[in-house]
Parts: sequence; C-alpha cells; structure tokens
Amino acid sequence: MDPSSSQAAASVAEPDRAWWKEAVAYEIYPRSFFDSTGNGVGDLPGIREKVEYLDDLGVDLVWLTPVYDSPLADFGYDIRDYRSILPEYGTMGDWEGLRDDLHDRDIRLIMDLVVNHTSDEHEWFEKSRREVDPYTDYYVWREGDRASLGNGVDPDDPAAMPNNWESLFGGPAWTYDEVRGEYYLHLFDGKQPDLNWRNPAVRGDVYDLMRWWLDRDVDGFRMDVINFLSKADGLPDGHEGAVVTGSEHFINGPHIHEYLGEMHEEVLSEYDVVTVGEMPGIAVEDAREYVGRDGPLDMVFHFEHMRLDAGEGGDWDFRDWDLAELKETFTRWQRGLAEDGWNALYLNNHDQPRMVSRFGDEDYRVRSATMLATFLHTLRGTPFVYQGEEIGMTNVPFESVGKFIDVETLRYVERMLERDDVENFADIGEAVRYGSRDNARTPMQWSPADNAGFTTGEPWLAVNPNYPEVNVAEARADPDSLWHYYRRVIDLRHDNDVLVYGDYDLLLPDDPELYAYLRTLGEERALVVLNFTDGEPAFELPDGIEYDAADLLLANYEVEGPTRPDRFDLRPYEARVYALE
Ligand code: ISL
Repeated sequence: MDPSSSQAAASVAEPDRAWWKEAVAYEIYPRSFFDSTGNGVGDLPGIREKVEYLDDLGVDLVWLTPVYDSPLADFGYDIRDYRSILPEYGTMGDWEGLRDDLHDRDIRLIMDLVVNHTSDEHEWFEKSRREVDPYTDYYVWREGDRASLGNGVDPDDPAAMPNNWESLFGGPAWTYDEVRGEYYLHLFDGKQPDLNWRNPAVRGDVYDLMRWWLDRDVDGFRMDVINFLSKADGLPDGHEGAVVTGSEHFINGPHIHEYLGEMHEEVLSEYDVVTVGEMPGIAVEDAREYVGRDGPLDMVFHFEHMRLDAGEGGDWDFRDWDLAELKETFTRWQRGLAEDGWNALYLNNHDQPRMVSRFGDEDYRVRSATMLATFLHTLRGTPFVYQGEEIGMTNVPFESVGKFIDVETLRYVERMLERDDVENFADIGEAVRYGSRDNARTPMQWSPADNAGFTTGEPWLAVNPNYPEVNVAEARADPDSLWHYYRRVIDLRHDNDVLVYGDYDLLLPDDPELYAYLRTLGEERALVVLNFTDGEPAFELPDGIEYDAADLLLANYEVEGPTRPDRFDLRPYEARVYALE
C-alpha cells in the first residue's frame, strides 16, 4: 500500500461506528408538546399522536424530559417517585404505548435521569428528615452554627449556614429543616434536596431505578447535572465571585469518576444503550475523561457556547456574543473530542433562549434558522433538535413580570426587586425577557387555530403570539419552509458518513462574518460555508484545497450558475454545503 495514503485509508475503513453517532435526536418537553385532553397541559397520549410527525421529520432518537410523579416545583426536575408517571401526563400504560409506537418506527427513546437531587416530597426525604433508618444519611445534612442558632439567630441568616455555597437558582444552597433541626443542601431549589452520593445505599437505589427503566426497554438516559454528584470533602467555603459560589467544590468533584465508573460497571455495561451527560462548567479536557474510550458515558452536553453572551455580572447579565469566540469555542470542542469522545450538539433546549433569537436574527427568521440548522447538522457530534426549533419558534415578548412562571426566573426577579438600585421590572425586563427559561417552554405551535392548536383548553403557559405565522401546519404546507429544510438537512446527514465521522478543519479562522470548515473522511470531503451576518461577505477558498469537481449538496437560497466554490458572494445568513471531489 502507498504509505502516504495509509492514514486516510485507515480512517475510512474504520470510523468508530455507533448507531447514536449517526442519529439525529429530538428533545420533547412534554408539558408543552401536545395536549390530548384539553386541560391545558401536554401529555403522553398527546406525544403518541405526534409520533408520525417525528418520523416524517426524520429523527432517530427522542429525549423525553421528566414525566415522573412530581410536585412540579421545577416542572418535573423535582421527582417524587422515579417509578411512576405524573397523572397529569398519563399512565404507565400510556408511556409503554409511546415507547412501542416510537420503537415501531425505529425511533429510540431516552429518559431523563435526575439523580443529583429528588423532590423534598420523595419518600426518601420524608424519612430522612425524620431520621428513619436507613434513610438518615440519604441527603446532605449539616448542623450549621448551633451556637448562633441557639442565640436566637434566624436560621435563614447566611452566617448561620454550614457554608457559603449558593444555589444555581440564586440565594443560599442551604435550607433549615424544622423537622430535623438541621440544614440540608440543595444546589437548585429548596424543594430539590441533593442526594448524598457518598452513601452506598443511595447509589444502590439509583442503580436499581436505572435498571427498572432499562428493563422496560428504554434506550438510554440524558443525565441531569451528572457532574455535580460529588461534593468536596468537608464542604469547604467557596470563592466568592465565582458565577455560583461553591461551584468549584461540586463541579467534577473528587469522587465523581468513582461514582460514574461504578454506575457504568454495575448498570450501563449490562445494556446496549446511549448516555448523554449534562455537565455545566466542564472544559473539553474534563469531557474526555467522561466520554472518551474508557469513560463511563457516551456524549456530553457542555455549556461553553451557552456562556458566549454572558457578561461579567453573573447569570442574568447578557452581552452580545461574538463570532470569533463562537468559532473558537466550537473548534476547540470539535478538535478536543476528535480522537476520543463525542459531542452532543445543541443550540437551544428547555433551559435556554430560542436559537433563532439568540444566535440567529428574528428579522431574517427563516434564513438565519436554516443557516443554524445547517451548522448544527454538519458538525461532528450528535445533533439535538429542541421542539419548535424546526419551525423557527422564537423568544416571547413577555409583557410583564406576571407572565413568567419558571422558578429560576421568579427567584431572580424577587431578588432583584429587593435591591435598592432596581425600582421595578422595567429595569431588569430586558435581561429577563431574553434569558428566561419560559421562552423555551411556551406550547408547541401546531397550527393557526386557537392556542396554536396545542390545546382546546387554557394552556398552562401562554402561547407565543406569533403562532398565526409560525406553526407546523403552515410550515408543512410550504415546500420552501424551514420545516422542510430540517428534513433535508437531516437526510443529508443520514446519507453522508463524512458529515458524521469526518475530521473537522476550520477555514478562515479570522473572517469576522463567515464560519467555514471542511469535513474529511478518506476521499470524501464536504465544505460548509455559513454567513452568520445580515451582510453580503465574499467567500474565497483558501489556497491548497485542491479538487476536480464540486457538487452543491445543500443551500438555503437558490444558487445559480457555475457552482465551483472558489469564490462567491453570500447573501444574508446564506449557508452552502458542497461535496468536493
Ligand atoms: O437553566 C439554566 C440556565 O438558565 C441552567 O443553569 C440549568 O439550571 C442547568 O443547566 C441544569 O439544568 C438541569 O437541571 C436543573 C433543571 O432545572 C433544568 O431544567 C435541567 O435541565 C435542575 O434539575
């Protein structure tokens, strides 16, 4: 064999194949997907009615966010019973029906595994706060400063708390429990106490519930804040000024690899399933340890691109993001997991502003969304489409503070309104309107009918007023719509191994308007050129990229004339994908 071609030949013959690398995933937030009963809340039979829709779109994998029994303090991320379905959403029979309907169409189903915390209404917590054996140490309990408490100090005074950690939803991460007379740790809401992963009995119970679902034929898990499980020994104070005080003591904590290794050994290795770890605060070097060849998980959701518009002032301080930084971030992750590990790609989800309002341009809603769709599906990694993204749903013009419902948003607004420099909602309205998780959670817009065809009743969260224009029915009827473009780009990925497994090489790193890259798998090459602006920049193929013929695989505008991609002008938010031969 010609030695110069041996490396290329090796990479063509043997990409490290897996069904989930070739899949396109779709995230469903059940509460807002489709209401089959008219009570204003989406449900499992509603999702069943839309399985054909998902099949038509072409997705291969569904991630269902929590549908378990829950008091809904955090809309299901506060689980009361891991083995039952919230009655509002249906029955276990409905869930089984959904699973079967998906499987009949070769669509896999992954469930949300939320085991950093439970609801405070979970039986384990009810028993733990009463110190009922063996649940006494199922959560992270601490006495706090007994002396000062004894002196009539308010237990809500942060000075009396076991340490200075903050909750990701704002405010202290400790709540004093009157029943037990101690504080418990909650990295999220007070109704979401953190489990004590040091306790082997807790870990055993979690592995049991995982097996329970895996034995019911689920195809894997998306794992909620899974890199938060291990808290530093002694729970030391955190550095103030970090985004969340204390986070250096629970993000990738000291025993995390021990726990996830054990979970893999005891549970995951027994099943052919896929796992996606949601991991706020991780760098690509950390990711390799979690999802590399010897790591316990398959893919990772990181947050670096979700912080590109973060200002200095914490979670609700936004600034404009910058294309150079976006390219740098994606490129670092593409390269960092090139040899080992796999990216889970996303531009929005149920916690984030809508993709088109954030990384696109509402004035060019469809063009910019098709450009972003092209981006998402031509990177190396598994794309996750969030419900409504495929019709270009946007952020919501919330009129007043009373329109918000999400706990994280409400806590922030409460804290801000207590401050002297904030007089009323108008002072913080812009940031809240941009950043609130409610943007992502308004009902799916199915049609121009009342309430976007989501419900015949009163929806639990008002629909975005743009539904007469932005909805599935209209999009499906128009062959030039964003929805049909999603189908095409999903097909393109399915038909081209180079887009799944190919190497990624950034072109024109310093171009302030264009994001261009090559994907290469042996002899196959794809060139992707994306205009991230409303201007009309010119693209020039860098020297040294030789080819005989080029074939335009996909574009979000009509492209006329000779299609050689050596030099061309782009229109606002234009995207092109060429095969180079
Ligand atoms: O939502 C966020 C930013 O607006 C994140 O900080 C989010 O809290 C973080 O990504 C963790 O999210 C996950 O766990 C939370 C839950 O509220 C989110 O919905 C979930 O995706 C606690 O379970």
